[in-house]
Amino acid sequence: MNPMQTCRSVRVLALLSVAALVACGGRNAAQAGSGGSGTDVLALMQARNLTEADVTAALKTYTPTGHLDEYYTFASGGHGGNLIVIGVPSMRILKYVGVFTPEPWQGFGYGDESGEVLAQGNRGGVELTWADMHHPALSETDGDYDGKWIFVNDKCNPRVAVVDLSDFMTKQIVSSELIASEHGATFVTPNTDYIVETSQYPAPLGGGYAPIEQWNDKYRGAMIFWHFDKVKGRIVPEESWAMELPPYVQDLADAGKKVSDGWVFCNSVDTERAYGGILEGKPPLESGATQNDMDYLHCINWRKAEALVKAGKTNTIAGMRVIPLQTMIDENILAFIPEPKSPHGVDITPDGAMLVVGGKLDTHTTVYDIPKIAGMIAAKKYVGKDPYGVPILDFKESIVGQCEIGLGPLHTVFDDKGFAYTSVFIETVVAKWSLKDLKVVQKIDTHFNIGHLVAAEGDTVSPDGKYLIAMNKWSLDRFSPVGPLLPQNFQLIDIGGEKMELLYDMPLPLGEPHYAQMVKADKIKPIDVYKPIGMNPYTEAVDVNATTAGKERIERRDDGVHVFMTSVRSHFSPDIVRVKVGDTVHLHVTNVEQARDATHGLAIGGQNINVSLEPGKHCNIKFVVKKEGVFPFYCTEFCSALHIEMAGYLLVEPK
Ligand code: CUK
Ligand code: CUA
Repeated sequence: MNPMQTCRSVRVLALLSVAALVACGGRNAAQAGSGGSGTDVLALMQARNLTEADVTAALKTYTPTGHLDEYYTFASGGHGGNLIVIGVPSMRILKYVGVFTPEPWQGFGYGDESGEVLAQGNRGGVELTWADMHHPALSETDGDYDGKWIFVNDKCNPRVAVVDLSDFMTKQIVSSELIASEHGATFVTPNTDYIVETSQYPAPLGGGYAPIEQWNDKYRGAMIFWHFDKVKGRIVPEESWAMELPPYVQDLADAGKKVSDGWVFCNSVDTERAYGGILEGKPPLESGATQNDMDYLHCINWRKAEALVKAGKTNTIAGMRVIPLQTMIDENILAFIPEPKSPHGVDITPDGAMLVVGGKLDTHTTVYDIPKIAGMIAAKKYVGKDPYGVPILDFKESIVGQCEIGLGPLHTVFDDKGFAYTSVFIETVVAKWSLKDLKVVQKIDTHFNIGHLVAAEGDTVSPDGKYLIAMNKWSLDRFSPVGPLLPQNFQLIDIGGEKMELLYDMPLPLGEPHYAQMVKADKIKPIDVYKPIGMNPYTEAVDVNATTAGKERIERRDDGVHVFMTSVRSHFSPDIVRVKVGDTVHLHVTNVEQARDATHGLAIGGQNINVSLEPGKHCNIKFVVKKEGVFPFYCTEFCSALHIEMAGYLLVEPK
């Protein structure tokens, strides 16, 4: 077989390898116009101005119809207050899960019980309809994703939500008035006993006012341990607790695993305790907060803290049991270690033995030795105290070393081969470095200003390697211009080989996602339909008001008009509902379908009612009719040929 024939057969074999094509060089190019199926690729490459690397990337990401993705990525929706579900490697968006923000397609927040879930997130009597979502965390068993729930936070109005991955619905929102903002959330302990939420900007604990000049005495930080009940799938606020922290600006946190199980680590910035005051003759917060060369890494023994809570050594603030700072010190639960100026990410290695801190104004990542730290804390080998009496460990004694990484390291994730990947913001690269010798092996440009990065199972005890997504803040020229507000740019990077390779740019136009979780697809096992018919997703049981075909009815009761309705292709029954002005209408709707994807939607004009009725689902809608009129209702999902005919009337008669 001559080289030319070899070349041709490679092409004919479904273009197995573009590398092989290109290796054949000019001969292929010369044949490009000469006909034959194999030559089309080269012609296409030329016509679209694609390089060999481009085509390789396409082959690694293109997912033909009917093929499923290998991973799910759950990205925070940033300002959108929702969770974005993305398939990897295709980077196809699969779903937006409404969490803190009403979401019309899912009918989330438009009349049924979902409104009660959203209302759980209101604070201080204020209705909140957005959030600044930063850090999703998948539930874990033994430090590995178990694919059952995902927890998300709101930085602006400190809240934590539980999203159930059996139906990808938000089931609970909790919030404590103990703190006024947060950031180090959500991070789970290795068996999802607790979901950690740490305050960011100090304020008086439990709310209320104190002059900002009394910052040092009256303002505080806190870390909340929300207890999660894995049988019920809900956070139990009564079994949750917190600890008081000094008024430093606590930043990100991470829970220990394996050898460091039982510990949680948290960064802080502004150990100077500056609070701004530009018009009052003080330096702006950002310059006041960057005077010290070092800030404090908080090392917290949460297991010991949990025992103290059980022993009742707490105060109650805003309904939350709180371990006082002095008790934390007396019981040797909290210790500090200096960390490079204005740190950001704090990420524990898969074996649980090391901790990587990125200093935003530093050129290193700093690697701490956790077993050594735990030993020094147990032996009280302290070298000083902060102004509140918190003991401090020696920096040099606590670290393994530092990696010369470039300007502005933020976050670090890991692979299965002993490498760490750090986002370097100012240099706008991903740096791959070895945990063995703390040496950089490769940098890859990102476009542009990378924030977090996420790797396949990259913060579990057993990362997969394979894929990494750079979550970039700026996209500049990467996409067709859409006015001054540009999308974010998610860049998929292949980390399976020796060298990182950029595969795909994906615009994200719905808020600024911060962190994400990437999990093997076979760990996620959602239901196809709600079963048995009449399931209420919020109680996870057949609803007492569920209706079956033939049992539809309208009943006038003391508390209003109850309509027991079914939906099926292509009608609602009843389809005429007669009420009077001032009536409270209770619509109990069961979608009696069991065919996959046979979803109906029920929208009622003039009432702001819009629900999604997936097969088998039951929902209870409640509203008051305020004025007389004729209000058509109809199905909002193109469910069948007679979908337009799937309609009815709400007739509101005068009193
Ligand atoms: S933070 Cu956004 S880039 Cu909230 Cu995790 Cu670092
Ligand atoms: Cu049901 Cu359209």
